[in-house]
Amino acid sequence: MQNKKTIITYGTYDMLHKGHMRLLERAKALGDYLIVGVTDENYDRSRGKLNVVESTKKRVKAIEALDFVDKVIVETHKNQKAEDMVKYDVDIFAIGDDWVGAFDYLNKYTHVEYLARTEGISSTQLRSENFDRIKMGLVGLGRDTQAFIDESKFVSSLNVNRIYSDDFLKVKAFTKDNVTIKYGHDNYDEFLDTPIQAVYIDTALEEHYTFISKALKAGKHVLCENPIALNKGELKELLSLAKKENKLLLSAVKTAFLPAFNQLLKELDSGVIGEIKEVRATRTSLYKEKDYSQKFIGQGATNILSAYPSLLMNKVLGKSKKISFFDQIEDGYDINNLIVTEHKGGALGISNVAVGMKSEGDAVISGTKGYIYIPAPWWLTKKFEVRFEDSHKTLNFNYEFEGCGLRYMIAEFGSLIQRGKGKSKMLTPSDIVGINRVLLEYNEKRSPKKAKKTKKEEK
Ligand code: C2G
Repeated sequence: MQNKKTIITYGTYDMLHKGHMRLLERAKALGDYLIVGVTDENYDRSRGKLNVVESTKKRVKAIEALDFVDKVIVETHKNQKAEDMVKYDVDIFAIGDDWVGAFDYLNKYTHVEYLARTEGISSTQLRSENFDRIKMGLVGLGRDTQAFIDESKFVSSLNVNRIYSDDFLKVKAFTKDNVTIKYGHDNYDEFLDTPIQAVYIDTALEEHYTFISKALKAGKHVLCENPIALNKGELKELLSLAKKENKLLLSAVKTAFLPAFNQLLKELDSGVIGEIKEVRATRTSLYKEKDYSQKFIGQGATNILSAYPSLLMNKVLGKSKKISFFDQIEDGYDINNLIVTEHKGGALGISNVAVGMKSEGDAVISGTKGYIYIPAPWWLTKKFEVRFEDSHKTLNFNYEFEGCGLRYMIAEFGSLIQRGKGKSKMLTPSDIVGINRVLLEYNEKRSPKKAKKTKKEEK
């Protein structure tokens, strides 16, 4: 009896089209049993595919529905192809000839066959035909503005071409001969009156609330540096306003959108380190190197940085119940704060944030079977290790990380707007409340009068 020939092929298959279908049909014709590996969204984003519009689930379903496909698997990491060749005893690996040479290394496991790609059709083309680019404006002109502009060029769902800042001369100088940011405004109402659909706000922290509120009321989607508000009443108000106006309001905590960070959460969900008992994370910054306004620096370490460790605590341990602060004050503001949070089942979160001093910015998630170590800077997650008492069992996870990490967040923001989604699974409105709980409670503790007044105003 002749052995059955197993063929394998991989792809994203976003907006499944005839180019994909022809490739799959020809792959199947090479043998008897066709396995299709559909790339997981985190893996796609880590290999630079930022603009995929369909979820992994949707793409898997579309491939499963093809009657000539015998098995569908999900591709989650770079080395998986070689592992799959062995695991499924693959005879032929087939892939489009846009990849010629790239997979020759797999010839030692199987036979690699490059098939001619279908000309004149692609997911990129379909996306641009089906979705309009979102027009976006920037609010605030600071040191990170250029980084945002540069990173947004990798995101095909939006176009940034307008800026607002109250500093007329700075705006003029910035837009002069600027091929990307062609339009400058020093009047916010006029800026909001233009055809932009979305804004990115990066100004002094105490200005966020007003800028966000006006933008939402003017019908714009908002991406704003965290904290989006400095007291509980205002945060609640902004989130309700976004809901009422049917607009997206997202905190620009870039860690939440990184492929490696999301993969880490998936690994934890699988129970690999058992029951999680403690999370420790440190985030420090030598803010003096940055060209922020005095006003911004004035807000202290907890306001500027605590959302990062809080993101990790909240994603891993859930909502914090009891919060204790051990702070170090200089010139009226906290330059260093050790924050201990208590979570469900008594699990502990230990966050350390500081400005003007530098410390090891790593994170450790400890469980009953082992722990996960994320090396510094953990908030720009590139790799992590799952470690056990037996050090031979250590598992390493490495992800590509492009640019300064902003592009993953910008891509999610654009994609959500294009698809008409009111919230991101990576950072939900309740996550936004969770990551701000620590700093809002700290502000309340430091200026009880103001917090009380806000509560009254709320009623
Ligand atoms: N394809 C094709 N003709 C097109 C477009 C795509 O033959 N007009 C083929 C590609 O060559 C690939 C498959 O369809 O073999 C899936 O394409 P994509 O969804 O673009 O996936 P890709 O990024 O090529 O992923 O691990 C993933 C693989 O490396 C390939």
